[in-house]
Amino acid sequence: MKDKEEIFKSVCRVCHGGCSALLFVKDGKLTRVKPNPDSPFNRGQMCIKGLSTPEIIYHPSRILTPLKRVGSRGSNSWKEISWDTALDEIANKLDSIRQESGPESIAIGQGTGRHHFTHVIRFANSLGTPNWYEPGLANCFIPRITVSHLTYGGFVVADYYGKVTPKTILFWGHNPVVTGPDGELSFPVKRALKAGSFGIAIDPRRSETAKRCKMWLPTRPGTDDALALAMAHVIINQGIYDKEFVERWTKGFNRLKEHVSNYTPKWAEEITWVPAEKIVAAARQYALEKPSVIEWGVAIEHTPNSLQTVRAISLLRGLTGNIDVPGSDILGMNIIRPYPVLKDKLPKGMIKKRIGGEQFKLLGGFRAFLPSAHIPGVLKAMRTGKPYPIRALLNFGSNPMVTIANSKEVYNSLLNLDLLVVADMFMTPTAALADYFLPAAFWPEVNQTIELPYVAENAVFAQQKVVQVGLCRQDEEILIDLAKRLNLPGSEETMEDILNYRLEPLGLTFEELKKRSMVFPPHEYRKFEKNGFRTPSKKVEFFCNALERLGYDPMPTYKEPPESPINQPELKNDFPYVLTTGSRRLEFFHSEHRQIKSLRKKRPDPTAELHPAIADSHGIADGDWIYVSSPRGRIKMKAVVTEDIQSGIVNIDHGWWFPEREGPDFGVWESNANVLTSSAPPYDPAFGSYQLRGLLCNIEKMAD
Ligand SMILES: Nc1nc2c(c(=O)[nH]1)N[C@H]1C(S)=C(S)[C@@H](COP(=O)(O)OP(=O)(O)OC[C@H]3O[C@@H](n4cnc5c(=O)[nH]c(N)nc54)[C@H](O)[C@@H]3O)O[C@H]1N2
Ligand SMILES: Nc1nc2c(c(=O)[nH]1)N[C@H]1C(S)=C(S)[C@@H](COP(=O)(O)OP(=O)(O)OC[C@H]3O[C@@H](n4cnc5c(=O)[nH]c(N)nc54)[C@H](O)[C@@H]3O)O[C@H]1N2
Ligand code: SF4
Ligand SMILES: [Mo]
Repeated sequence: MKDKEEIFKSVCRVCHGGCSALLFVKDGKLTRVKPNPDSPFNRGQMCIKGLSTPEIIYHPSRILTPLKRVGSRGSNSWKEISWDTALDEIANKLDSIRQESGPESIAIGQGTGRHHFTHVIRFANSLGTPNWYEPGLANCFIPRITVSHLTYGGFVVADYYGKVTPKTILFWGHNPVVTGPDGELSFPVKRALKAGSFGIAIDPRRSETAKRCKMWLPTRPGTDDALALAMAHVIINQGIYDKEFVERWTKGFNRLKEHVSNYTPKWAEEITWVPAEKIVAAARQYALEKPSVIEWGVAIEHTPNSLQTVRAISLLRGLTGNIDVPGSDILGMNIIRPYPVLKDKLPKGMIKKRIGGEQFKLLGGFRAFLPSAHIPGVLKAMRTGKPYPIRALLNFGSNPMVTIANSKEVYNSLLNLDLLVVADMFMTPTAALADYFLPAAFWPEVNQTIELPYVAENAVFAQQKVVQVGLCRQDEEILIDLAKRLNLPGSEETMEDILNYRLEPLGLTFEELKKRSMVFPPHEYRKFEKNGFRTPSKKVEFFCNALERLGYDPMPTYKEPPESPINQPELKNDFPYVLTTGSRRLEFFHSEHRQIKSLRKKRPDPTAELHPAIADSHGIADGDWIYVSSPRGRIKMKAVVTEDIQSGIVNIDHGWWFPEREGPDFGVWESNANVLTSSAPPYDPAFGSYQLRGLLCNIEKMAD
C-alpha cells in the first residue's frame, strides 16, 4: 500500500534567506514545496528558486554517490566508491599531510552562509588548522558585522516586525527585493515599501529595489565612502542630528564634526557623480523622517576601503539616533547559544600562523569577529609554498573557480594541491579538479537550526530532514565522520547533542523545536538604556580607540579605488568605462542553478547592462553579444541596453559557467566575471577585501 502524503515544516536554504516552508512528502519523495503562512518573515510567500526545490533535489545531473578521480587531475573521469572507502582514504591522506607538514598545511574552504558554516570552523579548530575561509567574509558581511560591533557593540538589523514601520529606508548598495540576504528576507522590505516607507536607493543601477523607491542616487561604484561622509557633513552642518541622543549616547562628536567639515556635498558630487542637491535631500530625508533604517548591502564591501566605507555609513545611525528604537535599526537578541566551535582546541601557536592574520587584523587576528584566513594568501601558499605550503583543500559547498577573483590564478593554485576534496551537489568547474567528490545533502535532507536574521538571531527555526536522496549526506555528518577517523576532539558529540546544547536557553530540544517550527520572542527595545552600548565607552563610537590601537584610522576616511578613472587616467583610452560585477539575479544563487531548466529558461544568458549613450557609440543594440574586457581578460556577455543605469558604467552578472557543456571546464572561461577581476593588492588594511566593483573596462560588439 502507498503511504499518504505528509506535510513537514522546515526552512528554505536555496539562498541564505530562511523562508519558512511546507514540505510535502509521499512514498519517501519530496513532491511539493509551499510557503508556510505562519512565518512572520515570509508570511506565505517564497521565490521561484525555493519553489523549484523538487526540480533541484531530483535533478538528473545531481551526483548521488562518492566519486574518486581516475586518470590525471582535471581529466573529469571518475569511479564510484563507498562512503567508508572515501572517508578512510581521505582521512589517511589528511593524517600523512598533517604529520609531514603540520595541520596548517590543510586548508578548509566553504561557501557562503551554508547550514554547515559554523561546523566547518569547529572542524578546523579541532584539526588544529587556522586556515579556513569562506569567499564572503573579507568581501561579504564581516566588515558590516565587525563595524557594527565596534561602533554600537552589537549587530543591527532593520525592524520590520514591531508595531512601527520604518518611515525611511536607505538602501545602500543593496537590492534586497531580489537578494533578501542573511536571513533578512525580501518580503518584509516589499511590505514596508508598499505600506508607504520612503525608499532611497544609492546604486549605480535603478535596481528592482530602486524602482520601488521615491529617490535614486545613481552613484559611481566604489565611492560610497565619499557619499556617506558628505551625508554626515549635511546632517551635522544643518543641525538636523538628534542632539539629545548624540549628547547622551555617543563618543567623539566634536572630532567627527571637525573631521567631516570639508566633505561637502559639492566635493562628493565630483567623486560620486551624484548631484549635490540629491545628497542633501537624501541626508535630510533620512535624518528628519524617522524612524529610519539603513539597508546596507555587499557593494560597500567589494572595495579595498571596506572598513572605512562601512564605518562612514554606520555613523549616520548614531547621528540620527536610529538605533534600537521601534522601526529603526535594532540590536540583535541572540536568543540561543553560539555554535560550539571548539575555539580552545586551536593551539595558540597556530593562531599566529593563520595566513593573513597578522596583516588583516579584523579578518584573521585576535580582535576578529570570526578569525579566518585571507584567500589570496592561501591560494599563493598553494602555488608558491610561501609562507609555508598549503597541500590540501577540503572544499565544502563553494565554487571558487567562478566565485573568487582571478579565476586563472584559482585554477593554477588548485592544480598544485596534493589533495583536493569537494563536497557539492553537482559537478562544477571546481569539483572537476578534485581527487574526491562527496555528494552533499540539499536543504530538505538536513537537520539544523536557522537563526533569523543572521548574527542578530532574534528568531530561531528548525530545518528538518524529511527525505534521503541517493547516498547524499549532510556536510556536518561528513565532517563528524572524518573527525572520528582522525581522532579529533569533539567527534564524540552528535549533531543532536550540538543542536540541543544551543537550544537549552529556550528550554527546548531540537525534537521539540521541530514540532513548534519556530520561536520568535517579542523584541526588547532600547537595551542600551539599561547598561549602555556594549562598546568600551558604553556609547556609540564615532571615534574608535580600538581601531586606533590596531593601527587603523579611528575616523572614517575616503579613498579612491585603486583601479579607477581618477587613479589610473592612463588607462582611459583602453578601458574608458567603470565596471561593476555581481549584482544578484533572482533566478540564481551565485554560480548555482544554471542547470535548472525552469530557472535558466527565465535567464538563459549572461548579461551586461549599459546605458544607451555608450551602447550607441559602439553600435551596440539591446540583445547583441559583446565582449567586456578589463586589464586582465575578456568575456562574452549579452547586452541589455537600458536607461536604468548611470551612463559610463557597465554592470555584469557574476557566477556564469555552462553545466550543459563538456567538463572539466564547462565553459568557465567564457562569461565568468572573475576572469576580469583581480585578487592582487592593495587590500583593505583591516579585512583584506579586494576590489570587485568600480573597476575599469571596455566593450566591443562581437562579429555575428
Ligand atoms: N537571488 C540571489 N540572492 C542572493 C545571492 C544570489 O547570488 N542570488 N547572493 C547572496 C549573497 S552571498 C549576498 S552577499 C547578497 C548580496 O545582496 P545585495 O547586498 O543586495 O548585493 P548585490 O545584488 O550584489 O548588489 C546590490 C546593488 O549594488 C549595486 N552596486 C554595484 N556596485 C556598487 C557600488 O559600488 N556602490 C553602490 N552603492 N552600489 C553598487 C548593484 O547595482 C546592485 O543593485 O545576496 C544574497 N542573496
Ligand atoms: N565578481 C564577483 N565575484 C563574487 C561576488 C561578486 O559580487 N562579484 N560575490 C561574492 C560573494 S558576496 C560571495 S558570498 C561569493 C559566493 O561564493 P560561493 O559560496 O562559492 O558561491 P556558490 O556559487 O553559491 O557556490 C556554492 C557551491 O556549493 C554547492 N552547494 C549548495 N548547497 C550546498 C550544501 O548544502 N552543501 C555543499 N557541500 N554544497 C552545496 C553549490 O552547488 C555550488 O557549487 O561569491 C563572491 N564572488
Ligand atoms: S528567498 Fe531564498 S529562502 Fe526564500 S524561497 Fe527564495 S531561495 Fe528560498
Ligand atoms: Mo555574499
